[in-house]
Amino acid sequence: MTSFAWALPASRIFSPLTSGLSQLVADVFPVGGWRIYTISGSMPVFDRKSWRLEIAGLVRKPLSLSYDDLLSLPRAEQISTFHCVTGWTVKDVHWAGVRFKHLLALSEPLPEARAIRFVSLEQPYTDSLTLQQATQGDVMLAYEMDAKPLTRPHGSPARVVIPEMYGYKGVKWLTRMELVASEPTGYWENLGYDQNAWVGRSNGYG
Ligand SMILES: Nc1nc2c(c(=O)[nH]1)N[C@H]1C(S)=C(S)[C@@H](COP(=O)(O)O)O[C@H]1N2
Ligand SMILES: [Mo]
Repeated sequence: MTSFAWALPASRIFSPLTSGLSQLVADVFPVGGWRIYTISGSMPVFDRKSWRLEIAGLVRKPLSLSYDDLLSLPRAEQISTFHCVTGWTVKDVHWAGVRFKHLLALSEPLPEARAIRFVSLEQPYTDSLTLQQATQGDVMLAYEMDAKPLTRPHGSPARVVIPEMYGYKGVKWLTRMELVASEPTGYWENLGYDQNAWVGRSNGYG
């Protein structure tokens, strides 16, 4: 925690009515090392009743999972370090969520499926991972951070976590996964960042 954290709880900083100001405050007083990022300047609102995670595209069984469906899947936990490509790092983040192999098993990808396109409720943020990357041991769809349900600034109710890649691969406010034959470029890749965002080995640092 930073010394400012006690004075500026996230719930007050990130009032829905002040997201522009919130971004400013978050940049000046980062909480616990995090910078809160949005591309649109606003944060989607998670509604527990209406939120769905769609799994679509090259699958035998297209799915629409509710939040409760997601929580009922086998739970995985991990502690991993988070790296943003701009240089900040948060050590030892405790994540809980679901491994992609379990989500994929439910939807039964077709043989030609090679990658997953992740779509945020925050448009037009998308990114993708190959199936091979998404099913690595420390990759998950996280719904808890540091033993609490994911907060709105951090992407409630679920975000992609892949510790060995830079943070831009970790789509927040996830609402849709599309199985595709080849990996589409995402929001930051379209602006020149590497598709394979390995920490220390991409975006010119390799
Ligand atoms: N929807 C959405 N997801 C996003 C982003 C974003 O702007 N919008 N920024 C990405 C980047 S570059 C980083 S480093 C992390 C930051 O996570 P945080 O906002 O929880 O600190 O979210 C990633 N996921
Ligand atoms: Mo980032």
